[in-house]
Amino acid sequence: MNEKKKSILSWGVLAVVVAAGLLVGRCAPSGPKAAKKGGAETKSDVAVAAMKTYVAPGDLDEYYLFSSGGHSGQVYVYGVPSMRHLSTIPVFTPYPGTGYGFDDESKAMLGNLTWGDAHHPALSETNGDYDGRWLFINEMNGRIARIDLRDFKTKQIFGPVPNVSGNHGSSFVTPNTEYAMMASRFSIPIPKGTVAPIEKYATDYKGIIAGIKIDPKTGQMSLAWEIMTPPFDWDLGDAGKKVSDGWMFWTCYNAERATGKLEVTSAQRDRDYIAAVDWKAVEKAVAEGKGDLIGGVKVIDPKKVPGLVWLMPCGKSPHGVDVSPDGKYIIGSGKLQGVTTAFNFEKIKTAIQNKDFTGDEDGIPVLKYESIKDAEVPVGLGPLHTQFGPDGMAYTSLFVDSAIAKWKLGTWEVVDKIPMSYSIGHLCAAEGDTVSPDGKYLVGLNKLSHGRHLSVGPSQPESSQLVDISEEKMKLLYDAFTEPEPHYAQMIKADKLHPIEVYPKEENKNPLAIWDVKDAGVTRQGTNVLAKVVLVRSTITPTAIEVALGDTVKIVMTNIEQTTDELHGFGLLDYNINIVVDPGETKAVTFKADKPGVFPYYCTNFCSALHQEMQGYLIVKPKG
Ligand code: K7E
Ligand code: CUA
Repeated sequence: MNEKKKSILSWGVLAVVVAAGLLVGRCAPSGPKAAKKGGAETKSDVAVAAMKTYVAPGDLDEYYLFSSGGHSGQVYVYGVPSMRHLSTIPVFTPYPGTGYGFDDESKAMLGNLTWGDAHHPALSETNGDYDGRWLFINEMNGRIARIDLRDFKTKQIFGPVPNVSGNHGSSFVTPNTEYAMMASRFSIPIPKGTVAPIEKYATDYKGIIAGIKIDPKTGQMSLAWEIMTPPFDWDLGDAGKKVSDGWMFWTCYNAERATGKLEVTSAQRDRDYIAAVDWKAVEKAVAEGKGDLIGGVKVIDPKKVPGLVWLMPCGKSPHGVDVSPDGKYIIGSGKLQGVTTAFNFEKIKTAIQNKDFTGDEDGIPVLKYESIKDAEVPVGLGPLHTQFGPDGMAYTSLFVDSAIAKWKLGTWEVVDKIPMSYSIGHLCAAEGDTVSPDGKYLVGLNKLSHGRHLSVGPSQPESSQLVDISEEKMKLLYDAFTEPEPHYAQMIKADKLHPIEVYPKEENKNPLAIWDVKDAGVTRQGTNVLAKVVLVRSTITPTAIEVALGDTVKIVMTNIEQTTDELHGFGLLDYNINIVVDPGETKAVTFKADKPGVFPYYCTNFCSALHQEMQGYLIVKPKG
């Protein structure tokens, strides 16, 4: 160990001791207050929790947590166990902090939409384990994005996919990242643009489930297939793994096919459904040319092509459906129930073989509940979502009870329960969606703030609570307050990721990139002006760009630095342009010079002692 690290460590240890001392001694009042709301129970528990989450200066977190940003459209990256916010990855929304949504490329990727409602991040997998290559995330406007974990940048936004309205049941990936899946929350008459009266909802409106194929080398997404379904509201999903590999499961609410006030009209029946889809059979059907062209894409109608989809009755208004690490059990529950159901995959297959059906929905057979369930586990009220630990342990979030139940697969015994301080929605265990969960940590993603933080007015922060699951009893460790809105998150071991910090010069294949200030300058072809710009400490070259009113101006900037954290910005006043260029990167922005005058541009990203001096002028000369 080198001296620097050693001294950092000893300082860290000292700081922990001091922090723990402070907590036990002077700050004693915070102990009882926390205990009331389901925190650590004694002063020494508080000290232990503090030590477990304390990551000393210079030390690193053990896990990355990728949390959805909901209608902020972004992905937020936290370190676990410190719960420190490390970075924001802009995905569906412009983000001036990294210049995202301002340069030509990212603007084109966003298309005409400047918002997205991002719900479920999904890490790429190899043999059912997170492999650290990509992160996918869905968005309600029928899209899925791919983030490359080599540089933590959004590389593709795929969609809006035809016929899919409200892409909520997404972006769950299969065990070898063959697919990111999609399912519509809202049903509409298809193709999009068709109109049918709301009275005909039950027959003329359709749901869609879709398989988005992922190129195994590049991660590039493309539409592989769509299946038409009754107008249920598809909600959440999970891919089968190990013994159930090749299958996909989705929950739905509104099996009633109701309209209007759904909180009443869609809660008439006792059961909704989980769809079980044999996606390998779907691939085969598509290869055989099955399906009809709707909205420009092939859509399979299960009435015409049987043997692909089945419906499993489930407690009404279910949310999560979760496949156990060994793939044997499919866990799903009604949000208003006091139990969660463990379905047995072997029994599902047997019931399909024996045609053990109780009816059908538009040609999709409904399996007999009693034949496919293994157990109803009395977890508590409002089971929402289940995650897994090693040793066959399952953790179910209870929205109504505001708690997490820990129970055992196979014996179905509830072994522990911990109150959460807010109404818990989803939860996320370390590597909890894989075939080999780590245990250790679990993060409860809470809804509805109940104080416990400095007030910041009516827009309350979201909260995520870190829970220790390394021992028999779960323990609350830490309250973290986050950006809106963490619907779901995934947690991956930090040592699986190896992000680059500069783009190597030799990888920059942009034909307009330049690496020497001598090559910088402005050229013109008719009314098209091309400015090649070099960004390097502490000058933007050229320092003046002259164009004429009405010109189409393309500014291509290369940051020729090869040093970590030497980013440069290019903010152009009055033209709504704000680009940030990473070391070794080239970015372009194209705009019409539609205002005459002199417009300063400057480096927006602090880069050196003379950062302030890094500036220039765009001169737009009036005509004549
Ligand atoms: Cu529960 Cu969109 Cu998964 Cu919100 S979702 S909470
Ligand atoms: Cu370059 Cu600041």
